[in-house]
Amino acid sequence: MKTVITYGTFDILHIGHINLLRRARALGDRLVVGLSSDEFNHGKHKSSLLNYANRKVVLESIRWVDEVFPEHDWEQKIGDIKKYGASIFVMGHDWEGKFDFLSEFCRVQYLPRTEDISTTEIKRSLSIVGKGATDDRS
Ligand code: C2G
Repeated sequence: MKTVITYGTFDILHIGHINLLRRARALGDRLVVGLSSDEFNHGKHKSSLLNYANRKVVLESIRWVDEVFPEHDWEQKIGDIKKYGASIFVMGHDWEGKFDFLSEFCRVQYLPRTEDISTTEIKRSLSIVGKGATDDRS
């Protein structure tokens, strides 16, 4: 059983997240995901639209994801890798080099990000739409 591990906020899920999760899962037999807690996001200077509980249910509903656990801090990855017996750590290449220290414990694999999509862009588009939107709940 080859376990792959990855981490993220996964707020407002989009194709970039799905591509990452699908490709990470394809590297092994199961994928476990460290989902950033709301408090940890605050520390990353990221405010997620959906809270941890919502983001967890969404992530657990994805066929590529086998288990979701909370990411509380930057220091927990080594313990998580040992706890889950992960043999591959995966992140998008925007993190290239940042987690090379984990190669002492497992393979570190950075995958190309999906271009032209991000949660930040989606939020920005929604805020623009929000300003001009009419209430069409009639
Ligand atoms: N991602 C991607 N393509 C995008 C957007 C995101 O491949 N267009 C990847 C990121 O590279 C990351 C994962 O999807 O590997 C999750 O992205 P975020 O939710 O933005 O997570 P992040 O804030 O990068 O948190 O300890 C690590 C951190 O928790 C990572």
